[in-house]
Amino acid sequence: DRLVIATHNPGKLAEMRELLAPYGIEAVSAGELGLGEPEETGNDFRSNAAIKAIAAARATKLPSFADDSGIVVEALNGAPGILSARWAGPNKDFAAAMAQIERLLQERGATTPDKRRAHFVSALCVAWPDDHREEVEARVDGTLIWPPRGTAGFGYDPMFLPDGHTRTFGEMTSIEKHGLPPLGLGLSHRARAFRKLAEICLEPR
Ligand code: ITT
Repeated sequence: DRLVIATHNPGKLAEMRELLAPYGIEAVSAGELGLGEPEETGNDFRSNAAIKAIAAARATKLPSFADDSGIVVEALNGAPGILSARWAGPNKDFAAAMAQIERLLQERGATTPDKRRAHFVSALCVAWPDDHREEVEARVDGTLIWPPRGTAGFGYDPMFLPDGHTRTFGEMTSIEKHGLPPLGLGLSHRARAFRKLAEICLEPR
């Protein structure tokens, strides 16, 4: 079985490969195939995931797997949300993007944890060349801390403290971020969405 992982984000790619590993699927990324990046014109995570998966499936004639994700900050009316990647600018400066969120939270007087609620969302889409699609979405809730902690993961991980944990995603290994065995796949937005997808259309080998 061959699958295209329709992402150009190395942090996501590493996580998606780990999630797919138990399924014996040979996965190649859109970046490795030299595919272009379609414009993400959707108004929500789900439609942007579909745009990316459909574009890759049409270009390669292979089933294609895309994630659209981001961090939703309650005190900022949901920003950056679907614009999470874009807030880091062309240089992908997530230290600056996190500092920007912190600045806006301070301006709104959001200093206590209850005013610093946020969640990550992951929408996953698998599109087949015949236009069949499967779509799932999941979230993980937590609070935003300052200063950021940890160097693992990617994007906004160092600022995000998931509920019920004492370490940020930036301080966790990717295995912990997915959710530790034996339960597994129970913590991050991406792992939770992947578990739903696996129930629909994947068989372990
Ligand atoms: P592709 O579209 O090529 O997959 P992208 O980075 O542009 O890559 P998105 O538009 O979905 O993808 O943007 C998601 C952004 O949200 C991503 O750049 C991160 O900054 C943030 N994000 C998503 N999941 C995250 C996670 O698990 N940890 C930290 N930040 C995350």
